[in-house]
Amino acid sequence: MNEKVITVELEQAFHRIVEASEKLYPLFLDDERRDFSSAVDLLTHKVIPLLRHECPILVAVTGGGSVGKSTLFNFIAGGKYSGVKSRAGYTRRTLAAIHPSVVCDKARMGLLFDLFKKNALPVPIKMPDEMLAPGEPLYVESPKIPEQIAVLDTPDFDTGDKDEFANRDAAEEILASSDVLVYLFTNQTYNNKANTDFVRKAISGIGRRKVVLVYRCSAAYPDDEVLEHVYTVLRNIFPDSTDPRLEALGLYRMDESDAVVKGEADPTIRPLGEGPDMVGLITGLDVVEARRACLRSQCAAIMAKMNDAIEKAVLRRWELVAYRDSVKVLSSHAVLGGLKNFPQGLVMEKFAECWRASQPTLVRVAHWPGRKLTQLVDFFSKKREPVQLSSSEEYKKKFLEDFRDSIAKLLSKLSQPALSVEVSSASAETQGLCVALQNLVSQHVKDYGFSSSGKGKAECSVPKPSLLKTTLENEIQEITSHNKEEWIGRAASIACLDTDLVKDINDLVHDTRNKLSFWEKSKEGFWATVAMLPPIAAVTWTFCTYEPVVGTGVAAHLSALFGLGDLWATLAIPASLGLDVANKRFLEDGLKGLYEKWFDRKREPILKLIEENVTDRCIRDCVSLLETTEAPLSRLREAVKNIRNREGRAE
Ligand SMILES: Nc1nc2c(ncn2[C@@H]2O[C@H](COP(=O)(O)OP(=O)(O)OP(=O)(O)O)[C@@H](O)[C@H]2O)c(=O)[nH]1
Ligand SMILES: [Mg+2]
Repeated sequence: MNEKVITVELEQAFHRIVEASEKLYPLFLDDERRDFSSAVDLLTHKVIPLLRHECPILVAVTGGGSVGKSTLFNFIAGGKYSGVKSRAGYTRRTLAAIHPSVVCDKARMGLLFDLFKKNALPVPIKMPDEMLAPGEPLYVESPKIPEQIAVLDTPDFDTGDKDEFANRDAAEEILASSDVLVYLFTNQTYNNKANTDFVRKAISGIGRRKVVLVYRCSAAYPDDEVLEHVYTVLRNIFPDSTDPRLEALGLYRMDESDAVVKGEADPTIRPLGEGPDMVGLITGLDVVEARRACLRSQCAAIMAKMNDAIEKAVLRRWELVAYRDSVKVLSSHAVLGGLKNFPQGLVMEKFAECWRASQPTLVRVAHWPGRKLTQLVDFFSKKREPVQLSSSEEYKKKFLEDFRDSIAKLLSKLSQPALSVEVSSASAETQGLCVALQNLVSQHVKDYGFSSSGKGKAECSVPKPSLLKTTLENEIQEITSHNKEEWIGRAASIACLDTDLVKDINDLVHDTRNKLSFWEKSKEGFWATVAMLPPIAAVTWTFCTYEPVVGTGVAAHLSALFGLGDLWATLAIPASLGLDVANKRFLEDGLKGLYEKWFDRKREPILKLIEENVTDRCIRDCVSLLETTEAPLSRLREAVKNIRNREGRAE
């Protein structure tokens, strides 16, 4: 394949990385995002443009405040271009010394200024004092600088008070784009840990840069003492190197001089040991090799950062999945908390009434001589309209009590630092939650817990996702203080009996009657007993498998509540009814469908109310983050894999 095609494909893969990465930013905490975006910036502003175009390499003079950076820069560039003052922190922007032929070339200048990542137009410096104002980089034409090199005067990285560094951000940004650093330090700063830490990160942050060390010190210091100090710096900025002396391109000393301060002389810079003079070293750099080495190591570092970002994004998405699904399970539990009593007496009474209304006239009259005339009239006139049920105040009161209690428990759970949830591992919907939690626990992410509690159930502990912690805390606070009575009242109306259920009761009566054998038909009077069932029957909820509770009961199967697997409601039929085994079975079979229909009909709208008024607000951000980052994450994975495969083939 020819080189052009390879370059285009590589460029496309890099563009895909940039595009996908930017969409993943919301998954990272501030520090992580800064770190990740600096890699993306480098890719955008340096690696991609330099795949096709040539541009001078950047040699940046760096160091603490007032160490003499601008003095050294002016010396290399051959003029008094940059402002020099005794006041530390004077230089607040970048000044680039560029060969005049580059300055004339619009395309190269555009590319060069794009490397500064400011999207700035190239503007020449007019007065040295312009360096005092923060702002976009400026340039100065310097015939002394070779065409393939741009030398940069940069802001210091250590002036300011406490943790507030005045110019550090500006320094960091420009050093990240540079290829070679000239680090200037003094006797006061050579062993300053904060300074050497900064330089170490600048040199090896994203990709490795070459470095030249210049020690400004008294001319009276002997070379061996000066070298010892320089080695200390080398050891601090290359702590992992077996021989730090080999890491620098060159080591120099710059003598303190009042003549330099007065502007009467150039600084004297001497190599420590054998080697070219400093300006000779810089202007004679093998620029192709320097750029290639820098780009190669920057690409490798960017890819490593992308892998880290993918891992972190996956982890963050697990946190979001775990929280979203746990909240959904809690909503389901809240529904059950509201529906923990079944208006059995009311339904049974209506069932018996419908049953009687559907009896052949003779049987009906024989069994129920006291029936209301209106119903007989209805029957004979074939007007078999479903009987309307009036809501039972007693049941409504009970429901409100249960439901308020259930919502209070839900809110209290949501406001805890970590959600504590029991899920059915058999439930297909919670597979994602279980996998996410197992992964988070195995990666020792703080406060996550997942343990099997037997019988197909698992106990989960799910803290608020780190990304949304503060937003969620405020949101939950708001929900808690929000007026709940209005929608809780609506839930009560839903829970009470309705005309649809009456229709179901009528249908069930007709279905049952059609299936009855002659013997069963003869037991018409049996149904009168069901009206004796207690008005409110407590429901026992069982997940996963139906396990009959002690005594006689009707087990209704309830499906489609998130994360609860097979859900069964067991309602006891009191022994006091005195039913024999056959009749008990008959009652159970007949009523099962009715119970199921009742639960299924109430479950959905009550869940919807809980979601709309409580839980949707807690998971809204989780859901949207999961949606917007899913495709970018797989695109990033794909693009990184593509580049890795290329590297593999190239090796
Ligand atoms: N004695 C002595 N003073 C120097 C030498 N080089 C620079 N200076 C003085 O140190 C002070 C700071 O020099 P600059 O070149 O402005 O230092 P800088 O590192 O650019 O400072 P900032 O831009 O403020 O970070 C000035 O007063 C210089 O004249 C030197 O070799 N010897
Ligand atoms: Mg300066």
